[in-house]
Amino acid sequence: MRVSVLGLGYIGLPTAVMLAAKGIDVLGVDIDPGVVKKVNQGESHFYEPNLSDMLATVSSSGRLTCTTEASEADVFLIAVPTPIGADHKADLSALNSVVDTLISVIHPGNLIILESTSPVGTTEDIANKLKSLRPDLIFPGSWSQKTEGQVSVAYCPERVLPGQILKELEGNDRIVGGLSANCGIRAQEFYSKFVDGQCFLTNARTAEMCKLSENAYRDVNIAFANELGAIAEELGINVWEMITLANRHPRVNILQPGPGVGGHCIAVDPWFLAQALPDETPLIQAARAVNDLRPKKVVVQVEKKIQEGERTPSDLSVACFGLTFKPNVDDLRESPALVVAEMLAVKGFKKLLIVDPYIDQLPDGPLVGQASLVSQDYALSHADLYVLLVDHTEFCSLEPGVFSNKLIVDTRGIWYR
Ligand code: SAJ
Repeated sequence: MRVSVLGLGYIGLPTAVMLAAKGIDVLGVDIDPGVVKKVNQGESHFYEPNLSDMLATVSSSGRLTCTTEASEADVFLIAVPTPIGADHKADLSALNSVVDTLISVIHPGNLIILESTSPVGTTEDIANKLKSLRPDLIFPGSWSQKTEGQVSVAYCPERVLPGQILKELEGNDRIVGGLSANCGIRAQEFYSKFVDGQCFLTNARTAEMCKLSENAYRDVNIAFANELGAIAEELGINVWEMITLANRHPRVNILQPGPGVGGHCIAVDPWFLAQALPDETPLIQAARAVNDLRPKKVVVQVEKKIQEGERTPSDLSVACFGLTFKPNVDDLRESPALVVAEMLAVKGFKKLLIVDPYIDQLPDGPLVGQASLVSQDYALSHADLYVLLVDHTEFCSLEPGVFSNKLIVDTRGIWYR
């Protein structure tokens, strides 16, 4: 069996590597020649625990090869980005381009699986497009029509957590949504080759909504935690202690407040539901608004702290601890920590220092020329105000002495517990 993984990003590359490690011949396809070159040299273009070692092994075994052009395979697994535009609408341009490249390479017997998070109905749309452009092939009917085809199409959303991707690719349960039942069964058989978790069969639309609901659920619950954080701050209560205590209730599990919700999934996917049905999604939209407002509120917290300390910005050196969207990853996409740091960059501080053990240069934008990327030791000894934005492991075990005579804003509660 030859599997072609289309899109070698945060999901596609680890999936391709894992399939190859299981002895499957994998052809990776990506439009970025730089990514293809790097992966063919056995190197990853981003950090994920254990990925580099596994990639080097499968690359030298010849099981994983990469190109910029799609070619024939038995299974096509699509894992390209599906972001939102400025209008919060799904941007399916990368997905549409990939589907275009499949038109000339698919043949009877193929199984096409979409893993990218997508609005409900996308899998059907893909099948309809391929069907219209390849009238020589028989495509499956819908779940209710029971028509089987020569080409199977299914939706199986990725569910892995950055930082634990390789472990979760094998261990997590999967939802397998077939366009028809037979498509689903074929996809289920495919996943059972490498997934230890259970693979649950349903139709493609249910699987699409399931994925969106998982991430919207988390977003709504983080928004609730952030709202509790705001209430607790006004009332002079340590929100992290309060949540720890509330979570001792057998049916309560409140998430953690923070500087906002980042990454390419939780801050994005709820919009796929909200855009489709704006009138039915007031809660989902409110959660997005609460979480999106968090970076501004953190900046207000910083300003308050400076006033309380009777200091002025121009006589203060400020250090931001963490820039990535969550702990122990090198990913800056949609990072609320980055938004906070960029807002602080225009406040006229004597110095703005940035510490992040996972990045080696400041990203393009307002920080360049306004801030310096420094070591943790340098920041601890040169800054007057510490702003903790990301709970990287490296920041969790500082000696209490380092905080004396310093102003502190801790958005993750790791220094206050
Ligand atoms: N966050 C909080 N408080 C919390 C938990 C998270 O503020 O209690 C913040 C994080 O700091 C980060 C953001 O939320 O900025 C998102 O981080 P995350 O760890 O919750 O999720 P992601 O985006 O890394 O991965 C999510 C996962 N989805 C769910 O947990 C429902 C993962 O399983 C999905 O595969 C992934 O989205 C995806 O690709 O869709």
